[in-house]
Amino acid sequence: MRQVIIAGNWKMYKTAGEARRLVEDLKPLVGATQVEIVVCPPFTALAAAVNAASGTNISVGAQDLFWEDEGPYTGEVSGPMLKDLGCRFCIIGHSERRQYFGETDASVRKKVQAAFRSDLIPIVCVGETLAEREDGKTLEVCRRQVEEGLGGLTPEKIARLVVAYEPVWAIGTGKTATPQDAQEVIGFIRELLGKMYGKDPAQRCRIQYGGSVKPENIASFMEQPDIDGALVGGASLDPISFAAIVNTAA
Ligand code: G2H
Repeated sequence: MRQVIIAGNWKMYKTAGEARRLVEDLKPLVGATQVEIVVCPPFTALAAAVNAASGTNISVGAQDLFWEDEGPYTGEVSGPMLKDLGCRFCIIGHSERRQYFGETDASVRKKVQAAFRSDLIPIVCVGETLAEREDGKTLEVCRRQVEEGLGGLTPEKIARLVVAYEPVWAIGTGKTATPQDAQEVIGFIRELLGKMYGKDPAQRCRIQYGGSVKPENIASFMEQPDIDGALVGGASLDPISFAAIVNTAA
Protein backbone atom coordinates (compact mmCIF):
# COMPACT_ATOMS: atom_id res chain seq x y z
CA MET A 1 0.00 0.00 0.00
CA ARG A 2 1.29 3.41 -0.96
CA GLN A 3 1.10 6.13 1.70
CA VAL A 4 -0.94 9.13 0.57
CA ILE A 5 1.20 12.24 0.11
CA ILE A 6 -0.14 15.79 -0.01
CA ALA A 7 2.42 18.50 -0.78
CA GLY A 8 1.91 22.26 -0.73
CA ASN A 9 3.83 24.22 -3.34
CA TRP A 10 3.88 27.74 -1.96
CA LYS A 11 5.56 29.13 -5.10
CA MET A 12 6.82 32.72 -4.56
CA TYR A 13 4.59 33.45 -1.58
CA LYS A 14 5.33 33.87 2.15
CA THR A 15 8.17 35.52 4.00
CA ALA A 16 9.99 33.59 6.72
CA GLY A 17 7.69 35.00 9.40
CA GLU A 18 4.58 34.17 7.39
CA ALA A 19 5.87 30.66 6.75
CA ARG A 20 6.40 30.07 10.46
CA ARG A 21 2.84 31.21 11.19
CA LEU A 22 1.37 29.08 8.42
CA VAL A 23 3.08 25.95 9.75
CA GLU A 24 2.08 26.82 13.35
CA ASP A 25 -1.54 27.22 12.23
CA LEU A 26 -1.43 23.98 10.25
CA LYS A 27 -0.03 21.80 13.04
CA PRO A 28 -3.16 21.40 15.19
CA LEU A 29 -5.33 20.90 12.12
CA VAL A 30 -3.44 17.87 10.76
CA GLY A 31 -1.97 16.34 13.91
CA ALA A 32 -3.62 12.93 13.74
CA THR A 33 -3.46 12.11 10.05
CA GLN A 34 -1.82 9.11 8.38
CA VAL A 35 -1.15 11.25 5.30
CA GLU A 36 2.43 12.27 4.55
CA ILE A 37 2.38 16.08 4.59
CA VAL A 38 4.98 18.24 2.86
CA VAL A 39 5.20 22.03 2.64
CA CYS A 40 7.46 23.65 0.05
CA PRO A 41 8.16 27.31 0.86
CA PRO A 42 10.55 29.59 -1.06
CA PHE A 43 14.27 29.12 -0.22
CA THR A 44 14.26 32.12 2.12
CA ALA A 45 11.53 30.61 4.30
CA LEU A 46 12.81 27.02 4.44
CA ALA A 47 14.66 27.38 7.73
CA ALA A 48 11.66 28.97 9.44
CA ALA A 49 9.36 26.22 8.15
CA VAL A 50 11.77 23.46 9.22
CA ASN A 51 12.00 25.01 12.65
CA ALA A 52 8.23 25.36 13.06
CA ALA A 53 7.60 21.83 11.78
CA SER A 54 10.22 20.20 13.98
CA GLY A 55 8.84 17.24 15.95
CA THR A 56 5.63 17.09 13.88
CA ASN A 57 4.39 14.97 10.98
CA ILE A 58 5.00 17.85 8.54
CA SER A 59 8.06 17.59 6.28
CA VAL A 60 9.64 20.43 4.36
CA GLY A 61 10.68 20.49 0.72
CA ALA A 62 12.35 22.99 -1.58
CA GLN A 63 10.90 24.05 -4.92
CA ASP A 64 14.08 23.53 -6.96
CA LEU A 65 17.80 22.82 -6.61
CA PHE A 66 20.88 23.03 -8.81
CA TRP A 67 22.48 19.83 -10.10
CA GLU A 68 26.01 20.52 -8.87
CA ASP A 69 26.78 20.16 -5.16
CA GLU A 70 28.85 23.38 -5.04
CA GLY A 71 30.75 25.73 -7.32
CA PRO A 72 30.72 29.12 -9.03
CA TYR A 73 26.99 29.19 -9.84
CA THR A 74 25.72 32.56 -8.68
CA GLY A 75 22.23 32.47 -7.28
CA GLU A 76 21.89 28.70 -7.19
CA VAL A 77 21.20 26.43 -4.22
CA SER A 78 22.46 22.84 -4.00
CA GLY A 79 21.21 19.55 -2.60
CA PRO A 80 23.71 19.42 0.28
CA MET A 81 22.61 22.94 1.32
CA LEU A 82 18.95 21.92 1.35
CA LYS A 83 19.68 18.70 3.20
CA ASP A 84 21.70 20.62 5.77
CA LEU A 85 18.72 22.94 6.35
CA GLY A 86 16.49 19.98 7.18
CA CYS A 87 14.64 19.54 3.89
CA ARG A 88 13.41 16.02 3.02
CA PHE A 89 11.86 16.70 -0.40
CA CYS A 90 12.54 18.80 -3.47
CA ILE A 91 10.13 19.66 -6.30
CA ILE A 92 11.86 19.30 -9.67
CA GLY A 93 10.74 20.35 -13.16
CA HIS A 94 7.61 22.27 -12.20
CA SER A 95 5.93 23.60 -15.34
CA GLU A 96 6.55 27.19 -14.21
CA ARG A 97 10.28 26.42 -14.16
CA ARG A 98 10.01 24.78 -17.57
CA GLN A 99 8.02 27.75 -18.92
CA TYR A 100 9.86 30.74 -17.41
CA PHE A 101 13.33 29.46 -16.48
CA GLY A 102 14.35 27.17 -19.31
CA GLU A 103 14.03 23.90 -17.42
CA THR A 104 14.29 20.93 -19.79
CA ASP A 105 14.00 17.17 -19.48
CA ALA A 106 17.82 17.06 -19.50
CA SER A 107 18.11 19.49 -16.58
CA VAL A 108 15.33 17.64 -14.72
CA ARG A 109 17.31 14.42 -15.10
CA LYS A 110 20.47 15.98 -13.63
CA LYS A 111 18.51 17.56 -10.79
CA VAL A 112 16.78 14.28 -9.90
CA GLN A 113 20.17 12.61 -9.65
CA ALA A 114 21.50 15.50 -7.56
CA ALA A 115 18.53 15.25 -5.18
CA PHE A 116 19.15 11.55 -4.61
CA ARG A 117 22.87 12.21 -4.03
CA SER A 118 21.82 14.42 -1.12
CA ASP A 119 19.19 12.00 0.15
CA LEU A 120 16.33 14.31 -0.85
CA ILE A 121 13.15 12.77 -2.25
CA PRO A 122 12.35 14.34 -5.61
CA ILE A 123 8.79 15.34 -6.51
CA VAL A 124 9.13 15.35 -10.28
CA CYS A 125 6.51 17.29 -12.23
CA VAL A 126 5.31 16.29 -15.68
CA GLY A 127 2.34 17.37 -17.76
CA GLU A 128 1.17 18.66 -21.11
CA THR A 129 0.19 22.16 -22.24
CA LEU A 130 -3.26 22.99 -23.59
CA ALA A 131 -1.98 22.99 -27.19
CA GLU A 132 -0.38 19.58 -26.68
CA ARG A 133 -3.60 18.19 -25.21
CA GLU A 134 -5.67 19.60 -28.06
CA ASP A 135 -3.23 18.03 -30.53
CA GLY A 136 -3.78 14.63 -28.88
CA LYS A 137 -0.18 14.57 -27.64
CA THR A 138 -0.77 14.24 -23.89
CA LEU A 139 0.60 10.72 -23.51
CA GLU A 140 3.45 11.33 -25.94
CA VAL A 141 4.60 14.41 -23.99
CA CYS A 142 4.34 12.65 -20.62
CA ARG A 143 6.19 9.65 -22.03
CA ARG A 144 9.07 11.88 -23.17
CA GLN A 145 9.21 13.73 -19.85
CA VAL A 146 9.28 10.47 -17.88
CA GLU A 147 11.72 8.62 -20.14
CA GLU A 148 14.16 11.53 -20.33
CA GLY A 149 13.68 13.07 -16.88
CA LEU A 150 13.61 9.78 -14.98
CA GLY A 151 16.05 7.76 -17.09
CA GLY A 152 19.28 6.36 -15.66
CA LEU A 153 17.96 5.69 -12.15
CA THR A 154 17.68 2.42 -10.21
CA PRO A 155 14.47 0.55 -9.32
CA GLU A 156 15.09 1.43 -5.64
CA LYS A 157 15.12 5.14 -6.48
CA ILE A 158 11.94 4.88 -8.56
CA ALA A 159 10.22 3.26 -5.59
CA ARG A 160 11.19 6.24 -3.39
CA LEU A 161 10.47 9.14 -5.67
CA VAL A 162 7.22 11.01 -6.21
CA VAL A 163 5.85 12.02 -9.60
CA ALA A 164 3.33 14.86 -9.91
CA TYR A 165 1.16 14.86 -13.01
CA GLU A 166 0.14 18.47 -13.55
CA PRO A 167 -1.61 19.32 -16.80
CA VAL A 168 -0.27 22.83 -17.46
CA TRP A 169 -3.66 24.16 -18.51
CA ALA A 170 -5.08 23.24 -15.09
CA ILE A 171 -2.49 25.13 -13.05
CA GLY A 172 -3.80 28.13 -11.17
CA THR A 173 -6.60 28.49 -13.71
CA GLY A 174 -9.44 26.99 -11.70
CA LYS A 175 -9.77 24.32 -14.41
CA THR A 176 -9.05 20.76 -13.38
CA ALA A 177 -8.60 17.63 -15.40
CA THR A 178 -11.46 15.25 -14.74
CA PRO A 179 -10.46 12.57 -12.25
CA GLN A 180 -10.85 10.04 -15.07
CA ASP A 181 -8.51 12.02 -17.36
CA ALA A 182 -5.96 12.30 -14.55
CA GLN A 183 -6.25 8.57 -13.82
CA GLU A 184 -5.72 7.74 -17.49
CA VAL A 185 -2.45 9.68 -17.63
CA ILE A 186 -1.26 8.62 -14.18
CA GLY A 187 -2.04 4.97 -14.96
CA PHE A 188 -0.05 5.39 -18.18
CA ILE A 189 2.92 6.85 -16.26
CA ARG A 190 2.87 3.95 -13.78
CA GLU A 191 2.78 1.45 -16.64
CA LEU A 192 5.66 3.22 -18.35
CA LEU A 193 7.73 3.18 -15.14
CA GLY A 194 6.94 -0.54 -14.94
CA LYS A 195 8.38 -1.07 -18.41
CA MET A 196 11.46 0.99 -17.56
CA TYR A 197 12.19 -0.36 -14.07
CA GLY A 198 9.92 -3.32 -13.30
CA LYS A 199 6.45 -3.71 -11.88
CA ASP A 200 7.34 -3.67 -8.18
CA PRO A 201 9.09 -0.26 -8.08
CA ALA A 202 6.40 1.20 -10.35
CA GLN A 203 3.73 0.00 -7.92
CA ARG A 204 5.60 1.56 -5.01
CA CYS A 205 6.23 4.93 -6.69
CA ARG A 206 3.73 7.55 -5.57
CA ILE A 207 2.06 9.63 -8.26
CA GLN A 208 0.18 12.81 -7.40
CA TYR A 209 -2.28 14.91 -9.35
CA GLY A 210 -1.73 18.68 -9.39
CA GLY A 211 -3.63 21.62 -10.84
CA SER A 212 -6.29 23.64 -8.99
CA VAL A 213 -6.76 21.03 -6.26
CA LYS A 214 -9.14 22.26 -3.54
CA PRO A 215 -10.98 20.80 -0.54
CA GLU A 216 -14.05 20.38 -2.77
CA ASN A 217 -12.39 18.27 -5.47
CA ILE A 218 -9.67 16.26 -3.70
CA ALA A 219 -11.98 13.33 -2.87
CA SER A 220 -12.82 12.68 -6.51
CA PHE A 221 -9.12 12.41 -7.37
CA MET A 222 -8.34 10.18 -4.40
CA GLU A 223 -11.01 7.70 -5.56
CA GLN A 224 -8.87 6.87 -8.57
CA PRO A 225 -6.75 3.73 -8.17
CA ASP A 226 -3.41 5.19 -9.29
CA ILE A 227 -3.66 8.65 -7.70
CA ASP A 228 -1.72 8.76 -4.42
CA GLY A 229 -2.20 12.37 -3.40
CA ALA A 230 -1.85 15.90 -4.69
CA LEU A 231 0.58 18.73 -5.30
CA VAL A 232 -1.39 21.78 -4.21
CA GLY A 233 -0.57 25.37 -5.13
CA GLY A 234 -3.02 28.17 -4.29
CA ALA A 235 -5.05 26.19 -1.76
CA SER A 236 -1.91 25.32 0.24
CA LEU A 237 -1.39 28.97 1.22
CA ASP A 238 -4.33 28.87 3.61
CA PRO A 239 -3.96 26.48 6.57
CA ILE A 240 -7.67 25.69 6.76
CA SER A 241 -8.04 24.73 3.12
CA PHE A 242 -4.72 22.82 3.04
CA ALA A 243 -5.71 20.91 6.20
CA ALA A 244 -9.12 20.14 4.67
CA ILE A 245 -7.37 18.67 1.63
CA VAL A 246 -5.06 16.58 3.83
CA ASN A 247 -7.89 15.34 6.03
CA THR A 248 -10.17 14.54 3.11
CA ALA A 249 -7.37 12.62 1.37
CA ALA A 250 -6.74 10.43 4.42
C1 G2H B 1 0.17 23.50 -9.94
C2 G2H B 1 -0.32 23.63 -8.56
C3 G2H B 1 0.81 23.34 -7.61
P1 G2H B 1 -2.41 25.25 -8.28
O1 G2H B 1 1.24 24.41 -10.16
O2 G2H B 1 1.99 22.83 -8.15
O3 G2H B 1 -0.81 24.94 -8.38
O4 G2H B 1 -2.97 24.26 -7.30
O5 G2H B 1 -2.51 26.67 -7.81
O6 G2H B 1 -3.01 25.04 -9.64
